Amino acid sequence: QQSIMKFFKKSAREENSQKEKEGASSSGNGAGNEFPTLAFPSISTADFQFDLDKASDIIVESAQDFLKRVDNVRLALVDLSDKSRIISLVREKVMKKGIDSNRFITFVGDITMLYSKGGLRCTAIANAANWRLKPGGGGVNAAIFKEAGEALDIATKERAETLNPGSSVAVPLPSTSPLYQREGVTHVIHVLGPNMNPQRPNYLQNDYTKGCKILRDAYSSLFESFASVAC
Ligand code: AR6
Repeated sequence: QQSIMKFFKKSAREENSQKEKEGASSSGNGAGNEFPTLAFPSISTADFQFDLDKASDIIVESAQDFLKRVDNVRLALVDLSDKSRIISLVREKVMKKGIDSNRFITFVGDITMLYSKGGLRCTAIANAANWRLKPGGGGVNAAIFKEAGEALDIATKERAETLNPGSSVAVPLPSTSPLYQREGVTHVIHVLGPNMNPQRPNYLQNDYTKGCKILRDAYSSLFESFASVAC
């Protein structure tokens, strides 16, 4: 618990120094921190066991394509630990490609407490969901449904019964939800990635041709859903 708090503090410091940089920069637009932000976890790379190197390529390429097309929004890849391998891989690749750091950031913290513990304001957060859109299970799905309260389950059921791999659904959070009140999050966007875990339904049997296509579709659907609620 203590070490998680340390990460939050570090992340908050990074965010503050980012704010300072934006304020000081004459060439930047200085508005980066006010862009509507989507915080998203790395889809499919934990319980669904998708290869991290391939996933990091897909995250960076999908984000770059999206940011070229849509102005005045920011994407934030989030993970729980500063030892996160997916965060390091993505950071490296983002730097190599020269993606604007006002528009794509990586952030260490719990996606359900980004503002209250990390000072990062996000309009929407993404959930690595299951096909039944059921609360619980593990990972980020369990955390988001728990923090958002029953309101999210009800609002989700009004929008969709199930989700196909590679697709997403944006759910407006009722203003009674703690995620809305405490964190300022207005939408949860459920997204279903490819499953490479033999213990879960619809296992792709190591077929990365299919898997990569589904993961690309998942990110482009997620980012489009975000644009549709943020722009
Ligand atoms: N905050 C930020 N990142 C998190 C959090 C959190 N609270 N919890 C986990 N992560 P996973 P998947 C990161 O397993 O691989 C569920 O049970 C985690 O470190 O949640 O797409 C669903 O119901 C990893 O980087 O999602 C599905 O059945 C990332 O979130 C299945 O697991 C995704 O990990 C989906 O598996």
